[in-house]
Amino acid sequence: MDYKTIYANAQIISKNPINREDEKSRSCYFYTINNIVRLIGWQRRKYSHAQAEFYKKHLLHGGAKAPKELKIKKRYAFLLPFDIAAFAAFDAGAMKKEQIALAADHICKTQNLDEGECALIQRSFKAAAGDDEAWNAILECEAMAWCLKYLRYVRDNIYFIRKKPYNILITATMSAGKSTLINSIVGKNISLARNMACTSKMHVIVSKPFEDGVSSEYDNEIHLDAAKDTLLDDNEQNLTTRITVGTYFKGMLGGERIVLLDSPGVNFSENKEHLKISDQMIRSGKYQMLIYVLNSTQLGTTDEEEHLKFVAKNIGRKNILFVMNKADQLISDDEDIFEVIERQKKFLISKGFRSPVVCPFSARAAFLAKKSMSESLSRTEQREFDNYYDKFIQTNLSQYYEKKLLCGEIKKPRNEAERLLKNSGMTYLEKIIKDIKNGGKPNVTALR
Ligand SMILES: Nc1nc2c(ncn2[C@@H]2O[C@H](COP(=O)(O)OP(=O)(O)OP(=O)(O)O)[C@@H](O)[C@H]2O)c(=O)[nH]1
Ligand SMILES: [Mg+2]
Repeated sequence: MDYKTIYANAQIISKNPINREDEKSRSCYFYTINNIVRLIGWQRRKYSHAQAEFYKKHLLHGGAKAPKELKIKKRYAFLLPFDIAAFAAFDAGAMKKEQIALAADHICKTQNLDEGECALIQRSFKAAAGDDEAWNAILECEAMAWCLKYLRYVRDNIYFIRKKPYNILITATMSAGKSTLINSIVGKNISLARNMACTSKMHVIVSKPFEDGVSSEYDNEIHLDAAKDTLLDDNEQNLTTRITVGTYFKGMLGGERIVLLDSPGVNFSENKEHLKISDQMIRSGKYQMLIYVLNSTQLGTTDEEEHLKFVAKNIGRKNILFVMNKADQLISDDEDIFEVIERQKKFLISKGFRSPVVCPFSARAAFLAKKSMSESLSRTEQREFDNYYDKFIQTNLSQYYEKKLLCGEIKKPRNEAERLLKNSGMTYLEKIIKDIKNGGKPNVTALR
């Protein structure tokens, strides 16, 4: 199982009914899993070790020693296979038959299960390894009816990580707003956005199937519940060129199996290392869509021209979207934003893109709009929000998306946040990405 698949795993423990039990029960449940994981020798794996830390923190809030006697209510014994498999990231290839047999045997003996119950444990292990028939049987099984909601989450997770990811490479010259764009798509602050050239690594952001309340990160160390500082800080001990983050994407792309690849901003004179990493990624072809972020405040620079030429030469027949970020900066009394877009389109055509799709957008406005939907904004953020709101009421991008890009209409916004998401281009951008990912809109392909 590759790293992109591992981090697509949502934490199923957050949905486990054991959370409703008292601390002693949760403690017994945790140490029962821990003992079995050790018995089958999985504790040596880096991921299992991180998972043990995560479970401990989640179930015991970090404290509580192992109880003398590990007694769990019988019905929880049937959930153990799923949590044990979660320690192997549901990687069927890594869950060796002998280890599973040993684990199942241990559960049956320690919990005094009868023959039928033991068969159910074995079936649960099979389901945890992704067996369709086992899933059908378990979801029909009366003895498991009490935890059906939880089982559906587990199954969704397993089926989700099996899907082929849709990789979207994001490229731009420096400071165009790639990181802000990623934060706006994800609806969380996971990628460092600032004014100076900063991102020097490839950030790989892997979507999870459902919201589990945590973002995981692999940056030399594994953090399955990475704090904001950890997410935004680059670990100097990471000698590779990659940082991986797993998180649920809030918004219209939620539940889609997507991997966003944030490449370092390209600047030809200053940082050759950035250029090398980005060029390699573009040439590798390991993506299905490329999002090229244009900085509306610096259109047509020499760096831009060079980079566009490089992309045009190497993109082949892949889908490409041009996101004209910081469109808010184009809203003024003496310039018509739609004329600027047309000029930009012609410029792109002159660089070799036959029918470029240009999406005017404001990543910062979209990020604030999404953030305001799940948490309160600081006073400064609220002022920013209001500013963007007014600007995008004045110049509404909907017409452009609906008439020019033929995006189709979208749902009427129900509140200010939804209105800003729509007017800043976010809702349309998400829709376009989703449509292309799911096989629609072939006219978006450049260079045909
Ligand atoms: N006005 C305006 N500013 C924005 C917008 N989006 C991003 N910015 C700002 O532009 C600056 C650069 O944004 P980043 O997201 O860090 O850009 P980046 O492309 O990831 O930069 P590097 O990775 O360093 O190349 C930050 O100060 C952002 O706040 C926008 O829609 N409008
Ligand atoms: Mg960046």
